[in-house]
Amino acid sequence: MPDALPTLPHLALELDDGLLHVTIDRADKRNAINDPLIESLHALFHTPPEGTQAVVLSGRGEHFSAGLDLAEHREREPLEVMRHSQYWHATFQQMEFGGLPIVAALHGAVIGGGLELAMTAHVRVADDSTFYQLPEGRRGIFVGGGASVRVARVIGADRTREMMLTGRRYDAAEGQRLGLSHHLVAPGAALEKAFELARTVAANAPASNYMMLNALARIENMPMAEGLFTESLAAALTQTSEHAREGMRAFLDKREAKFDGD
Ligand code: 1HE
Repeated sequence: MPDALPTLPHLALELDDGLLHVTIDRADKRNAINDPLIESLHALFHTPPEGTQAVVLSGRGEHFSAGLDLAEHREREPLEVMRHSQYWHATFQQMEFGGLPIVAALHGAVIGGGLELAMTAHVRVADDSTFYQLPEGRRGIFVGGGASVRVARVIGADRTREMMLTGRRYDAAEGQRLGLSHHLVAPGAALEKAFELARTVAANAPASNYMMLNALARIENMPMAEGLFTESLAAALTQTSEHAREGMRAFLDKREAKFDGD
């Protein structure tokens, strides 16, 4: 009997056949990310429910997320803001590197901290209603949830700066062209596509997924020789596992691989 799913503010959770569906559940505030919501994500991804093989992340209502909860803004000392931003970073680091593949289904507004949240996902599916924006300049603030790194890694520092300076909105087609989404589907179809992709990812060997999530983004920041060395280490760890034997045997036997016991 699997453990009951935790009850966490502003998140709706469903676990079915290894896929954990995490819905940001604050539609009345356009899924704006307040402290209880980021704390919920922190708790969830530090201790994911047993049996989770992949996550589908989506937002309730008309929008994925309107970003930082601006109503929560209050006077903070510089060190308080540092800690607040670093708490977001710790949460999103755990999401990106925790070892659980995340597939995001995006629609409507993916703004500010909502875009930072979306960029923790390893696979991003957007529908045609999606738009992306970093309006921090108009709000008198700066990004604090990792956009300088995770958005810039995808679209480049130059485009990120222009996006922030002018507050421009990229629509779904532009976002797809730039790599903010990997798949673009008809309005309302993102969740179904995200589940389909999550099922595919979850069927991989867990150690292979873990290495893809943990090695590639780090190797990108390494000099070539260190990157290649790290790739060899990752290969050595995965290719000597029972799952590797099963994966290769299944191919030669002309059947689907089955990775039990992970
Ligand atoms: C909010 C927020 C929010 C909506 N914080 N309450 N993010 C932004 O600058 C985006 C601000 N939001 C918007 O531009 C729009 O709300 C949307 C385009 C997303 C949606 O528009 P719409 O017409 O569907 O909704 P609305 O009427 O604007 O908002 C509905 C309610 O949600 C309303 O509250 P109500 O009590 O009057 O009903 C809004 O106040 C509330 N709401 N967005 C708080 N963001 C780690 S650093 C990251 C820095 C950032 O993320 S900066 C970007 C902040």
